[in-house]
Amino acid sequence: MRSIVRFRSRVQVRGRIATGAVVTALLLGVTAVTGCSSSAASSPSASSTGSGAVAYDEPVLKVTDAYVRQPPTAGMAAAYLTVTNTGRLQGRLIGVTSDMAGSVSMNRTTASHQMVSVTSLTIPARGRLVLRSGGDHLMLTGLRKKPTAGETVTLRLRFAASGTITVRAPVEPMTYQPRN
Ligand SMILES: [Cu+2]
Repeated sequence: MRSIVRFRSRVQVRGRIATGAVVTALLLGVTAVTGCSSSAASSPSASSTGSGAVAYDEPVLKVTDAYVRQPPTAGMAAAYLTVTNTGRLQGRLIGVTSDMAGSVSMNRTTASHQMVSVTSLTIPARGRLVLRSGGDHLMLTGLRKKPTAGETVTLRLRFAASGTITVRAPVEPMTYQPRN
């Protein structure tokens, strides 16, 4: 089951988000993360631009393809999803919570395959933020129990100037390969 939630921002944020400010926030928020593993296979993120969509002067965000990979232990679990922005302004994911986890961190995978926790992830205007195995991802820690294939995990994604999107992410087996 794919979770699809459409969201239209109610807040006008014309040109208020400066790219420089975002970069600074990312750098300040970077902390080392240990004990975090991901598949070695890394493919470049396809960042496509939406076409034919109505353009708004604000981020217009849609979340698709959310899933949690069943972890080997109840220690932590990784979650993946795609955020598509058909608006004219970039969006920013600034926090995630879950019914299943004590905390959810936003992690980036660096070129040297290091995992760093960041305070926000950017969704480019008319672009996508793709969280995938081997790349940027969400890390659930403090799990109430080990997520098992067939179950569903609720993720609440908080966006700057765009409110919150809630998705119900299915738990997929460790061998799961997403279509995209
Ligand atoms: Cu991680």
